[in-house]
Amino acid sequence: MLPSPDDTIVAIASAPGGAARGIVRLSGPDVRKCLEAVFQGTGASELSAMRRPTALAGSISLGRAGARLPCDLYFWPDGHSYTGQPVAEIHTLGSPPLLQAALDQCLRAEARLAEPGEFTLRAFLAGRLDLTQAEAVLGVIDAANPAELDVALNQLAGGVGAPLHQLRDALLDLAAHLEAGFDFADEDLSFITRPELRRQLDLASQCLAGLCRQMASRSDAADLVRVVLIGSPNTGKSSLFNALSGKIGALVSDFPGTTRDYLIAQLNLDGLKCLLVDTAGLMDESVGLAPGPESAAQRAASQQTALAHVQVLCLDATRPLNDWEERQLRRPAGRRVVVLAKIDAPRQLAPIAGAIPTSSVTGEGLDALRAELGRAVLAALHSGAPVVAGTAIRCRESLCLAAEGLDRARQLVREGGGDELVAAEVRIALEELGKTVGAVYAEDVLDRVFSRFCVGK
Ligand SMILES: Nc1nc2c(ncn2[C@@H]2O[C@H](COP(=O)(O)OP(=O)(O)O)[C@@H](O)[C@H]2O)c(=O)[nH]1
Ligand SMILES: [Mg+2]
Repeated sequence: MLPSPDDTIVAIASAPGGAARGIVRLSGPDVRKCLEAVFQGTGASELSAMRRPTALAGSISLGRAGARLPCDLYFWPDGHSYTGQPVAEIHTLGSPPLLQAALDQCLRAEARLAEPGEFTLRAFLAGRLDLTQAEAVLGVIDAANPAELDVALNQLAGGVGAPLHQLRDALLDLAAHLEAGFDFADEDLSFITRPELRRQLDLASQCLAGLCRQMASRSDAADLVRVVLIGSPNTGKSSLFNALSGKIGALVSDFPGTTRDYLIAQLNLDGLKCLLVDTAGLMDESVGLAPGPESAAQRAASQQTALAHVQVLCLDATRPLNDWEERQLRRPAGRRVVVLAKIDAPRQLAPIAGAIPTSSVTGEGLDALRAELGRAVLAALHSGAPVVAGTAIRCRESLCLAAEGLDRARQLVREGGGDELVAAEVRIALEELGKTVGAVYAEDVLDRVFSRFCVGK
């Protein structure tokens, strides 16, 4: 059961721990009553007289005889607020025990403790935010780096919601046109011509395909950026994998072709998480290994290379380049980092512009490589579609079902099916699109979305 929006709720809205400022937030019909019980303004202004959003200096009682905490009060009495209800924020010293005491005072008045995400849930229920925007609020809170923050802010501004709403509006019009004709079926009256119906369905279908692609690409990125070590065998990839991941997972040996499968480790590049993948190495004919288990390892290596968001091309500084490596270097760089490995050993290879010299033995160049990988991973994240991961995962299925509905509608139109059948398919697409923005929702979906929030948001 969703919590009732008619209760007045309160929570500490600032981050846990000590800080210069702390915030206690209230929302609900009895905010004014609650404030009258706990807040005293320094000036003469009466809370009861306030009709418009107001900031007031004053103090809040702490329960103990006479103890009062100075604070600033921000009061939205008229519902022109985040939640669409009367809202107040008490800004004061960010000391956890003081904030707790202020919270307790409000609880003693008319308020109850807010549940996780309940302020944002109210904003959603009041129509202030759609579901993609509510998820964007969580994306902003959880953003671990500037790229994620950009994605979340864009979505909060309607980045993905707007096209979904537009598509829904267009399909609602279409359904209305089709359904208007039902009452006049005897007279064979139609409110939309078949060519126009076909045109509009094609347009909607194209738009939906674009949105599906966006969600799909973003959910790949949500599965962490994959950084894949590629290169000829024996160039030092597994040693680099071990040195970067701090693991002794990959077998290192003098014999080319030791790594048969692929290995994965999670890397943390200054807070930026990614997956590092070690492969068998892409073999050149010039290396001349007999076919056999190598070919399975080779298939795994090509597969991983294809899945890579970032490639790390590993070159051996102790020998000249082979043909395959020459060819690789001539190819457009894309999202590729070039490493000159084994730089501690006698060198046979001239410096290569942009390549990072490293040694897995002495550790030389590993920090520079980590920094470069961080930049490449961030760039890979930036290239994701403007959707936060939670939204992409939640909406993928609905968008697919909507697309299938539209496909069936188009098929019906091609085959000369009746308006009733076409309208039924358009309605299915509408229902699914409604789920993505939250115009149609089930409580368990809202529960899942909002329970991931912290209390106070
Ligand atoms: N001197 C030196 N030898 C290295 C370095 N990295 C790897 N090697 C050696 O090069 C050989 C191949 O290394 P490995 O990591 O298995 O290469 P892979 O086949 O590309 O995975 C092994 O004998 C390693 O000891 C390095 O930084 N310096
Ligand atoms: Mg290896």
